[in-house]
Amino acid sequence: MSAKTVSGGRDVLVERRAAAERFRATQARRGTLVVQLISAPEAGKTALLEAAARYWDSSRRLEDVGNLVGPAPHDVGQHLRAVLLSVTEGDDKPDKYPKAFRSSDVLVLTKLDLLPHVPFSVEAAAADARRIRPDLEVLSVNALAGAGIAAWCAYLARRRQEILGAVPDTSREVRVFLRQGRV
Ligand SMILES: Nc1nc2c(ncn2[C@@H]2O[C@H](COP(=O)(O)OP(=O)(O)OP(=O)(O)O)[C@@H](O)[C@H]2O)c(=O)[nH]1
Ligand SMILES: [Mg+2]
Repeated sequence: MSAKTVSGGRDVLVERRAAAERFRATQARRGTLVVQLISAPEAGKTALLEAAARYWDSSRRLEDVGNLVGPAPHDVGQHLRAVLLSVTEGDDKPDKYPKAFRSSDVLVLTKLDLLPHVPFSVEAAAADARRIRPDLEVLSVNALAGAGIAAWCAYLARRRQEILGAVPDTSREVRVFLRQGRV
């Protein structure tokens, strides 16, 4: 009798990567920009989604943007990755978790309304994050009041055009894929 070793772990990874590629390609064909939001728990991912949905609704521009809310920076078939950092978490996070910042396209600083109450330097956090990834875009929002949401939505619209090119005019809905999870 001979023994055969099968590496199951690698097969699962290969299959997961293929599934992510299929998802990315399918969504691109239908004009959907898939955005993955990563953050520590409670950083404001859901509030950001809700504020963007409110903004698009009130401005009557229905955009077709898919969002994946995931716990860690692995490939889930996204076109774009955003890392959220709440000002209540401290401005030392880029140095502590460089992988999250290196692998993200945009940093969204959240809960800006709380800035007067916490020791957090927007400049220091942005500078540290850009040392890790020089082309990182940095935005800041107060999702509860809607501050900075127009800029976030404009950023998404611009990147959608850059990444997907001209998309069919039929895509007029906000599509939200929610995959909840914790770091
Ligand atoms: N002051 C303030 N609070 C906010 C803001 N955005 C979110 N919050 C509050 O922060 C808490 C967490 O917000 P969520 O949007 O649920 O955060 P989340 O990242 O989706 O949380 P999990 O999915 O549980 O990881 C809630 O109590 C929100 O009301 C903001 O801009 N300012
Ligand atoms: Mg949430």
